[in-house]
Amino acid sequence: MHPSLKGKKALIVGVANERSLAWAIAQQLHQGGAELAFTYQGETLERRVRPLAESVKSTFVEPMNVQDDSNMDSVMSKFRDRFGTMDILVHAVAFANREDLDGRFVDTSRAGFLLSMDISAYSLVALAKRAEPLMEAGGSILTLSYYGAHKVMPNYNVMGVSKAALEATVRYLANDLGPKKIRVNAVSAGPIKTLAAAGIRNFRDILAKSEERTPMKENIDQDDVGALGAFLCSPLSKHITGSTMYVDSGAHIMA
Ligand code: 0WE
Repeated sequence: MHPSLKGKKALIVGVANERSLAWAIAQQLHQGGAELAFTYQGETLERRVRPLAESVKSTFVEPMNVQDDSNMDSVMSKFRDRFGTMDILVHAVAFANREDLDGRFVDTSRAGFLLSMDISAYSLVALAKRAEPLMEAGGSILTLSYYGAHKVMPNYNVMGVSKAALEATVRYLANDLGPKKIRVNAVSAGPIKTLAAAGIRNFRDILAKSEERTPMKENIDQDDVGALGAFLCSPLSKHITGSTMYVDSGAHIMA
């Protein structure tokens, strides 16, 4: 299906479990013949990520905290020792304090704002900087966004601001890394039930409302994100960079 991914070496950051969007992308990269490496955050997630990695014949599974520069340095250096070069980086990480995803955005604390921006937006800069020297033959960097970056969505709050920063980060990175033939893009996905969504109050209502809002009258699933992700990581998209592409059954065109 994606023969052009054969032998490509990919680092996947942000798998939490089998419902993760990062995992959906990883599976389609694997189906296209890519070699995969995974990072996980925390011991609880290690128990979930290891078996998933094994199922796609990956033996590179390392802990990574995107708030820790020296930890990121050492993971990237391990990647170089194991694979030599990198072709693909998938960044699928975001966080805001639970209390900041409820009530009024105006109540966001300085610490909550900075935490969300650090983990959800700056981490892409930190990873891209470290991936650049490994992407000797060019490459593709992919991140995940959400329409709350552009329009106010109830309770998305500080995450909307972080995703706006993330999408702007994609453009500035695309400009810096373009001469090295490293492309940087975002997938903006419609709402999907994942671990990240499990913590959201009334997520079932969000899904139901979203479904009726879309032109296609149906929500998307993980495989839709995997397909667009694999496309953006493959040479099929070789002159697409700096873009945020929607996979949302058309929701973003509606007033
Ligand atoms: O970007 C996201 C969610 C990211 C996220 C989720 C959590 C839940 C648990 C970031 N931080 C946390 N922190 C936690 O403690 N999405 C696109 C999914 C999402 O999140 C929402 C949504 C949708 C959709 C939050 C409010 C309203 C809608």
